[in-house]
Amino acid sequence: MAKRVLVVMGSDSDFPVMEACFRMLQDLGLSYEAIVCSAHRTPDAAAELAKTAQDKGFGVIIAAAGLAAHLPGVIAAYTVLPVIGVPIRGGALNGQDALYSIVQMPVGIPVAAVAIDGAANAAILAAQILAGADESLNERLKNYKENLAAAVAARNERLQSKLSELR
Ligand code: RP5
Repeated sequence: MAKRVLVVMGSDSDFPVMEACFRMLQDLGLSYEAIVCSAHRTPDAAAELAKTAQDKGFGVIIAAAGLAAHLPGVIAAYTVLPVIGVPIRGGALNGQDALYSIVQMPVGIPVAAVAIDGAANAAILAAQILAGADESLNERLKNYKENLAAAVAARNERLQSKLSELR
């Protein structure tokens, strides 16, 4: 049984993007908890969440935030669990501020980052981190990739038939 995933969001306004993360975690059969907690508005709570996550049985943390997105980095400062940051699009800089805030961590405190609004990939990466200790999750991930490959094959067939109509 894989360890649980802790999903932290800077605001509930991040939910429309993060819904894809929750769906993917569920599709991959992972159990998770989610909470709104802000590095800026509730810094003590963010630190406490990070400090206690490992003892609560979480194996990886996904942290999503927009604007000056310090949440993933602050959480990573207080735990040795792997932290995956999701930069959320929004504001005057359209998520580039969040992306740079999450990616540009100093040596010693890494945060893995997915694309702007890359919520589903955060879930897949979390699953891949946990799969090393869970053979059944490993198999589910392999099936997921096989399905991706099958979808590409189907797309190619569609392209070939459109091309043959043109000729
Ligand atoms: C960030 O600021 C949140 O993660 C959210 O993406 C953004 C705006 O938050 P709200 O003002 O909608 O609460 O901290």
